[in-house]
Amino acid sequence: MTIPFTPWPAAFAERYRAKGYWTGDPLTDVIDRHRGAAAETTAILCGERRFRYADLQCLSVRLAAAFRARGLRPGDTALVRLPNRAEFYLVFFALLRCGVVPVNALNSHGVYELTAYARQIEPALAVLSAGDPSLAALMGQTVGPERLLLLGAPADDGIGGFAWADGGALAEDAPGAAPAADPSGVAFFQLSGGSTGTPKLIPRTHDDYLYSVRRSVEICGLDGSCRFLCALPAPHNFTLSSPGALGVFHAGGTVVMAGDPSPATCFPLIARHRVTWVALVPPMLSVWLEAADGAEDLSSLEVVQVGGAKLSPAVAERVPERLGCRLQQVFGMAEGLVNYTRLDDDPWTVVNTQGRPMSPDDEIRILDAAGHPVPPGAVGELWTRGPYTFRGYYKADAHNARVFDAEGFYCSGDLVSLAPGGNLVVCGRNKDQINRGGEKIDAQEVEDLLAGHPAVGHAAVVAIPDALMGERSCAFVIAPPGTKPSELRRFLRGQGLADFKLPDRFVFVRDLPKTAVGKVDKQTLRERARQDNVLMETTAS
Ligand code: OOB
Repeated sequence: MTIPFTPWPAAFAERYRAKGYWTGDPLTDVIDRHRGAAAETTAILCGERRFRYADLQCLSVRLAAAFRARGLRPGDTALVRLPNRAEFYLVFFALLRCGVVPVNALNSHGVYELTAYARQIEPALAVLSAGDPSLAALMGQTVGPERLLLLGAPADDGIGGFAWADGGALAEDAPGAAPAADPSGVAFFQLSGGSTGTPKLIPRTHDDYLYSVRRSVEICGLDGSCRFLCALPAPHNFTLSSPGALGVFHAGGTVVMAGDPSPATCFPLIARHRVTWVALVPPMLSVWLEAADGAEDLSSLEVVQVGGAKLSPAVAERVPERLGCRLQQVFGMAEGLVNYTRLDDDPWTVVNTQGRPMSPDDEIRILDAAGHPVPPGAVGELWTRGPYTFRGYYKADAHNARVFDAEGFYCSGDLVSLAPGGNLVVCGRNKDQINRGGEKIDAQEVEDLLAGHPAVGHAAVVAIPDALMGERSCAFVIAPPGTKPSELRRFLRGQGLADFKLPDRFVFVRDLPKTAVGKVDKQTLRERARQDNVLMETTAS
């Protein structure tokens, strides 16, 4: 069995192979390529534990055998949610080895998101930590205890921390050798930020993803001396592959796991392990800039990458002086395209632009509303296709028809302009989404859930500007007098929605402004929210 996905047309696939982008190697190659003495070097530092490349290889092979012994087969899917621990990579590589295709959910996700993913992939396996708050809800709904692997406290032998929920042993006696993965097939699903009400899944193939990793390593000039701090959630495309942990593995460097991105957690790790690289979202960079007062030794830092949301030039400018290292801006998306400022770009470009595509075969078009190219320097919508940009969301034909054009260009929904020199500047967004410090909130998803509350007549969620987070969310709600924001938040939480998606502010209204065609006029609401920004939220009156 294989996972269905929208393939690249044959002529493109041929070209990407001929140019050496798609090599036909499985994604596990990023660890398996380290042989002999190279396999003895440290791949991961996690708390007091050290994993060499040899350990990563051997433990993921053993875990894959345990999966196969439980009857898991190529083309099966898995729902995975693990904290920032070495075991995340052990499970990831183990699943890749047996052709089981995972969705790696984020720790910030709630039962709502997890069940939405499960509904789409119908997982044959779930891997969660023993203390996962969604455990009870997921157990009955998704998989039985015989297909639920739980991660407990770290164990010395690496995989001893795992146990099947039915109490069965982690047997590794699968018959025969693991079948080789098809590198042109789906390796795993990335998660889309979404703007249509249902969380969408992005099939990523071994070929396309491995290329994005290798090319990122080249652009960032990583080698075995790199010590990368994994501070943002490990499954996110930024921390996984831009160049992220997979890039560091490919280069033979070391990934240092951080439980969270706060200075209190990260600064001591940087000092202790002489960390050289880190990837951050803009609000966390601001917190780091404030906290860097010389008390901790951050002198090993060479590059701080910032992406996920727009970085303000004023904040960008402070990086070299406050953190004593260089800045790299990264404008990427789980769907594919990743733009980097180059390490040798001039200071103005690094501070003011969001980089340029990493591949010579990334094709981008900046189009106006009528679909015509805008003049150089003007703002338009970003469309793209290329050797690591997907060709369709999983099982979402109607949506795919809207966001892809006839030539296979994907509309990212970002408004960008081209700066002199060819770098992109992100100027805004044309998608119904709030970017809350890098965490994406699908407005319609929250509106649909709010509409399920008996008191809510109608709800519209928009972004409000915020000095630290860039944006926060504001819900305009038609509801009877006396309705309280706390009641609506409790209701959303009760649906299992991720905490970061709970509206930061509620504004109760009698009516919502409409456009000429009768849709809610979000532009007007955004302006209103901006003007009212100083007002506190109130109970409906
Ligand atoms: C990254 O991936 P996603 O899938 O969480 O979000 C993608 C969206 C982009 O379409 C854009 O709207 C926004 O996030 N974004 C940025 C940005 N980086 C991402 N907006 C402004 N400036 C930036 N530097 O966020 C992601 C994936 C790989 C690498 C880095 C970020």
